[in-house]
Amino acid sequence: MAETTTFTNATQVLQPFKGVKKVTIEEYFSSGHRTCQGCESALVMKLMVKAAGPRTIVLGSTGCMYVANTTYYSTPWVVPWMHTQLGSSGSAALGTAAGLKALMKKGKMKAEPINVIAFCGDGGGADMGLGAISATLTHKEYNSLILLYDNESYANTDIQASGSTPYGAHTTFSPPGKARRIMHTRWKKNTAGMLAAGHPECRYVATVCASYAVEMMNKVRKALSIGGPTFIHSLDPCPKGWDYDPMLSHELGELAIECGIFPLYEVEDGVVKYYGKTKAIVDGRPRKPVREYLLKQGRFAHFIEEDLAYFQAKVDEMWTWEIPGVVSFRKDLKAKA
Ligand SMILES: Cc1ncc(C[n+]2csc(CCOP(=O)(O)OP(=O)(O)O)c2C)c(N)n1
Ligand code: SF4
Ligand SMILES: [Mg+2]
Repeated sequence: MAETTTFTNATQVLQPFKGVKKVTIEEYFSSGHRTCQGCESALVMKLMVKAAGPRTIVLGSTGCMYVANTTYYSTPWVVPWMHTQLGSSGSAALGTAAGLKALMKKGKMKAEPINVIAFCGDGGGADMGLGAISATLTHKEYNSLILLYDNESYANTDIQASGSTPYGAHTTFSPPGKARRIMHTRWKKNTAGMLAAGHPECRYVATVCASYAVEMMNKVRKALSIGGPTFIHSLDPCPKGWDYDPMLSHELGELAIECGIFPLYEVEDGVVKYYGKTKAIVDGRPRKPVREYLLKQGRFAHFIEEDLAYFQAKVDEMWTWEIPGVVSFRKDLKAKA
């Protein structure tokens, strides 16, 4: 009973890892998968569940992290895992959290903290399942974490453009041609900023990148401990979809942050905290030019100077927002004058 009291509004007490040497060695996502060489999303799964620990249920919507991890009679998941429909990570998280709570309340299950994590890709989460995720983030009485692994395409079905695909990228939906060089003309959706701004009772929204593994695991731990529904958006370099040598995955993750394209932050109870190199940028450190990131990837190989300049200008604009890199609002200074 003491346990129930301690964990009234949190799934587990998970202290942050104080440095890489303090990270636990047990793996709950191990061998048995067949993701591509250099797949950062597979690393995200491994770090996510390592941070969560053994008392965890993982729910996964359709996509690479479902298909490549569930070959018949072979799975890397050491913890209970269940597939859910492509747009259903939000519903699966909420339903499972509510089910566990009801069973514990009725005494049909031992009352103990159990982590509920639902993951989704950018197609499943930022596009198709956005409504269900939004609904889940309003149910503050149920504890769960929704983790969006963003490889910036519908990768599993052969790299179709999603709302999270960067401007100009070559996908199977947007192949550059002679008549038209830039086929994907939409700017990437700001999913984490949108969910943080629109769900005032969701206590925790964060962005992560597996290139910064300890920081990432500690954000997962915080999300699972704080209570209520939480959301984490992870940017995951994908060698197949982004068209680069698999050995560059880690470096590309770092460059996305250093160029200011994907800021690392958390919004806890409405307060924004920047992390690592993003914090340095906010404090005045110059951002690396976006070309250093873009030109390492085949999906941008057709870019000419004009395209690089457009991309750079759009990223520069993110850093003029009222809350830089997080929410795309600016004050109307003319109205003031
Ligand atoms: C309702 C529905 N529509 C289409 C599909 C086909 N489908 C399976 S995986 C997938 C891609 C999902 O993309 P994303 O969520 O970004 O995950 P990724 O494959 O990139 O890991 C699609 C379109 C499906 N399973 N269900
Ligand atoms: S296509 Fe991309 S996300 Fe999918 S398994 Fe390969 S590297 Fe990972
Ligand atoms: Mg995807």
